[in-house]
Amino acid sequence: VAGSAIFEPLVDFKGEHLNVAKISDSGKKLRKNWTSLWTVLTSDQLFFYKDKQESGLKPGGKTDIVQLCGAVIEWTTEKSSRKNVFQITTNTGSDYLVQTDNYSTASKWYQAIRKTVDSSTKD
Ligand code: I3P
Repeated sequence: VAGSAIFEPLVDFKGEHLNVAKISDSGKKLRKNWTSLWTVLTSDQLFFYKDKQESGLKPGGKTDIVQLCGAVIEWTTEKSSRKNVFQITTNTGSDYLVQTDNYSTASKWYQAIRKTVDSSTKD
């Protein structure tokens, strides 16, 4: 794991399937490909696991770890035809679209990630 942060999921954000499309990597545009990923939020990182079985104390090879320090999160209606889509842009220029059909679930994750972005960026 990059960095030395303790992997400690936030209460109520220990894991849920969300639809995720990474649309750019370090500023390079990627072809949009929505995937259902097992999503876990800690106090400064967002983990996208291929599936629930891969989640645990030590994130493995296929896990995408999103550093939330310095990131930007916003709802978007322009980047997808889907509903309840928000975009996370990292400070290294990677972009993720995150979506789920249930508005309250999408909103719950949006609020928690935004709070995490704000608090980890202040440090
Ligand atoms: C894309 C696929 C995506 C869609 C995207 C399409 O086609 O249908 O689901 O995004 O729209 O280009 P393909 O599988 O051939 O790559 P949404 O579901 O988010 O609308 P886009 O090009 O308008 O982003």
